[in-house]
Amino acid sequence: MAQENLPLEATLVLIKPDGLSKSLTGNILTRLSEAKMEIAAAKCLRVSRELAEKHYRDLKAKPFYEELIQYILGKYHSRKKVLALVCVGKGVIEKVRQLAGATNPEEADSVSIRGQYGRITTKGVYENVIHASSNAKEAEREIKLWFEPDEIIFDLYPTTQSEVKVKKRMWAPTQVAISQNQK
Ligand code: IDP
Ligand code: MG
Repeated sequence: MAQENLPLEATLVLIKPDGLSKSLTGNILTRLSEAKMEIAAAKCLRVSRELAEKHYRDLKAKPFYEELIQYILGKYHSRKKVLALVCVGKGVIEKVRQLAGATNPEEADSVSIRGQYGRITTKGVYENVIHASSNAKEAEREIKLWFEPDEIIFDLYPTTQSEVKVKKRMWAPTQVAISQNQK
C-alpha cells in the first residue's frame, strides 16, 4: 500500500534495559527517524513492578513470565531503566514491528534490531532490545499506561478534566551537587 494511504497511527516503543546497556539508543532513534515517524513523547524511567505487570498482563501464565518481569525491571543489566517513546506516523505500528524484527532474536531478520542485537540468555529470556506495540488496540492501552496526556505533544485520545489533590516532589530552592542516588 502506498505510504499516503496508510492510517495515521501511534505506537509505544520501549528501548529495554539491554538496549540501553549496549548503548543502542542512538542507532534505534536514527532508524525510527529514517522511517519517517515522529517522536511525540519520550522519557527515561525506572520501571516499577506494578507497571511491568500491567504492561505484560497477557503473559502472566507463560513459563518465562517472572524472568521477563525481572528483565524489564533491569535486574539483569547495568542500566536499570527503560526509554519509553510514543511514535506517530502513517502505518507506524507495522513499520516499527518490521524494524524490530521477530520476537525470538534468533529467528529475527538479521538486519532487524532484534536480529542484530538481541540474544537468548541462559535463563531462556529473549533479550530483544526493543518493545513495539503489536496493534492499534494494544498501542492505545500501552500508551495510556506509560504516559499521561500532557506528556505527549499531540492529543492522541480523548481526555477528561478532573481535579485531584496530589502530593508531589518539587525542586527544593537550593543548589547542590548532582546525585545519582537511587530512590
Ligand atoms: P513481542 O515483544 O514481539 O510483541 P510478546 O509475545 O508480546 O512479543 O512477548 C513480550 C516479550 O516477552 C518479548 O519481547 C520477549 O522479551 C519475551 N518473550 C516472548 N516470548 C518468549 C519466549 O518464548 N521465551 C522467552 N521470552 C519470551
Ligand atoms: Mg507483544
